[in-house]
Amino acid sequence: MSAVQYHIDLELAHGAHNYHPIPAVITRASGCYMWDVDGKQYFDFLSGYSAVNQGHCHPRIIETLKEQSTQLTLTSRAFYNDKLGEYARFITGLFGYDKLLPMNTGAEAVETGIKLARRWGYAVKGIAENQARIVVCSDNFHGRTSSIISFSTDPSSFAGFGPYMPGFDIIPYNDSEALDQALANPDVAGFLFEPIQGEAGIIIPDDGYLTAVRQLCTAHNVLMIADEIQTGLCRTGKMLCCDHEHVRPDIVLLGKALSGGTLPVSAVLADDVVMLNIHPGEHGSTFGGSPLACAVATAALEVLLDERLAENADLMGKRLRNGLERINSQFIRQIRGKGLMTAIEIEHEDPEAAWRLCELMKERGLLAKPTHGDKIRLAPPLVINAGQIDESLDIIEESLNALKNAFEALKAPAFS
Ligand code: IF1
Repeated sequence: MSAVQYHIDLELAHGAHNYHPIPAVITRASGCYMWDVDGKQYFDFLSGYSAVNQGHCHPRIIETLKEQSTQLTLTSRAFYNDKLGEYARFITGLFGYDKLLPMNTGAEAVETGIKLARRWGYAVKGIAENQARIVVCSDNFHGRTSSIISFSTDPSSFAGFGPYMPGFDIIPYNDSEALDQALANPDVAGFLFEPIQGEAGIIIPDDGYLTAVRQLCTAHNVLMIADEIQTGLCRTGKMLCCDHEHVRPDIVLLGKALSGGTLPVSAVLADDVVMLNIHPGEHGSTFGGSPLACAVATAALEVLLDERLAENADLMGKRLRNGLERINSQFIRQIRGKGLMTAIEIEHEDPEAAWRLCELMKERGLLAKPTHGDKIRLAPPLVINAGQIDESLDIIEESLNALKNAFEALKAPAFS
């Protein structure tokens, strides 16, 4: 039995079947590259769903992880530690907010944002108890907790997990009119949205939408809650995706690359008028704000800044999309993206065409995975350089040609 099959079989036998991975068994990674158990090298074009923006195992982040882990990993928040205050000062200064509430996973940051908005709704806006509403968008993805899937419109996220958390109104994404109408309800405390919808397939709103969201939230006295867990931290070519329109959300949610892909670290940023409505003992988590998380997150943010990864994401993303346009493949219906958050939509009557293309790219040394059937996210670490983009484009082009040959062979008469 091959080493690949050995590991896949073990995971199937003893692990929950809550994913359907591309059949690659990775044992090592560095920068833009991953290696499988047979020593084959791949470009990583998924980046841990944008958690390794700084590149896999970034030396500076790993060094910090190692050093802190031998000194102090966890105090819990029952006591103070010498890392949280400095980290909170650094990250609030960097993003321009009064306060940080540290959590672990992205979903926990989203849940915290919802609780902060509801609490602000009661304490500041004067919404009647238990009447606060949060407006969200169709095709959203904000995580997998029971509350979050309660406002999902994707059956694969919510079906069979009821009963659902009440208090959410769903409107179309990228629709300012619908948003204006929904926010007119005086019971609305917050609008939770992704500046670009990731899981939906890199759905980019019209220019001006983020500005309209900011204006409408201000006009209706509703908190603008930007989920930048996937779009943030330089992925779209700016530190935050909202920076593209120079809008400042009331609550910013961060995760994923906040630790450079080493451990779950998330953050909720807001001003005192929002943050200080939660009092001691009313919210928290065991690992939230741990010295290890604070040290690693500080290093992860410094790498983004010192290596100017937002600028590189902007340049390399444009190089990637220009290269994809030049390939001009019959199988690519649409190319869209901002920074290094790019997706291609695959056009073919075979519903498995996108998956097939990912298998062909895997054979040629590039790993990516379809989302929602016909879309393939192409999101390498932000440290990728021009030569690596060009090499990746060659792999993508060769794979598209191989897909063409494979489908033509299927159509050729048996005996030509
Ligand atoms: C999976 C993709 C999905 C997120 C946004 C919050 C969270 C996520 C905008 C929750 C997490 C991950 C979860 C993972 C696959 C991946 C993902 F869009 F990135 F591809 F699912 F949509 N907000 N996204 O994207 O953060 O709790 O996971 O730390 O669940 O399959 P988390």
